[in-house]
Amino acid sequence: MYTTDLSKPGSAKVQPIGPAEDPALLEAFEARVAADEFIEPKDWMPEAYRRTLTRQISQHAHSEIVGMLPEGNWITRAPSLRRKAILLAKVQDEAGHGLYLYCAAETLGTSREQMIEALHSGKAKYSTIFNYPTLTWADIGAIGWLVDGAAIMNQVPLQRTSYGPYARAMVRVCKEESFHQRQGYEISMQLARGTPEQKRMMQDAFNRWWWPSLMMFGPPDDNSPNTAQSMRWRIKRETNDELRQKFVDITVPQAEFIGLTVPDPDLKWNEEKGGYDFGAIDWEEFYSVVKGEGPVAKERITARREAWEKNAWVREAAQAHEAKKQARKAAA
Ligand code: FAQ
Repeated sequence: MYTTDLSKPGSAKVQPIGPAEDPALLEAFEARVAADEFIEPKDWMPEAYRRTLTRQISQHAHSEIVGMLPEGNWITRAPSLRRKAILLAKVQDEAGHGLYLYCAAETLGTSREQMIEALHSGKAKYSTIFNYPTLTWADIGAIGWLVDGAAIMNQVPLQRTSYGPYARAMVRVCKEESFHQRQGYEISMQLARGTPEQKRMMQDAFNRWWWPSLMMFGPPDDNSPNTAQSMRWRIKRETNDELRQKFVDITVPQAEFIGLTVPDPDLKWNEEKGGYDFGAIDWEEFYSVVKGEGPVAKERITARREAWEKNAWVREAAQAHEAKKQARKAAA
């Protein structure tokens, strides 16, 4: 369903970038990117490449960590032991994704403490989607199906991003996200085929998560300041609009299959383009959520800060243990 085929016509030559770098190093770097070689941490890279990767990977890591909150909220209220065990495993997976991603970002020279400080102070972004509340159990179905579905759509091409540690982290992340998407779709299917009340609850969750899921892919290409450069450096392998279109084309038939209505009166199959035309996205809402004005944005950051402060003793204990181990080793 989620193809890993990245061959695309017209994505050929990497263009020259920023002026202030050593031209020979720059040329060699560009040739390696154009040849689809991975760039590794100790390799020379343009400063702007390092900066944009640090930005994207750290924001991605923050999204995984903040993204544990909306679902974590339902672990104690899952409707059965089976659902609880699955949800617990999923939320733990997201923690793991955050950790691989922080490690990948650290290889670019920014410490984890710096990244976390940037999140807690509001300087760093994380995905808009996690600033919406989870009101009913059906939201857990909608998140797995739509949010993880959108995340996979975006992350599959990142398995071939030009920076080696990021690409390798994505391989396992994508496998796990695929399980997350299926468990979400399974919850959604069961509710949509359940009692009239369950079906109503599922449709309501679908209505609330549909548009924010389309926003996850970022602004339209003609309004995306980073896309052109990131495509040239092969950090991004597909643009925001291309991925959004693919997501709509895959998800609409899934909704129809389980009897849900996509909350978009303008949605229409376009034979000529071989995809759906869909209604206008509310970009004002998107930008206000990006600015930190999402419905539960303040609660999310407060929860992260409190978790960081309350659990300081765990970090201190781990560091003390490591120091003792090193001291014993030195004395032996
Ligand atoms: N939310 O020029 P572009 C998940 C910002 S993981 C907030 O297009 P770019 C798993 C963007 O940062 C979900 N901000 O930027 C899970 C930039 O601002 P900046 C996260 C957004 O980087 C599931 C500005 O707008 N996935 O869900 C958003 O080329 C369930 C201009 O935008 C990733 O992070 C947004 N939605 O493209 C976990 C994937 N969109 O930084 C738990 C990796 C844009 O210049 C539970 N990231 N902005 O100040 C990417 O692929 C890219 O960074 C994009 C944005 C596509 C998100």
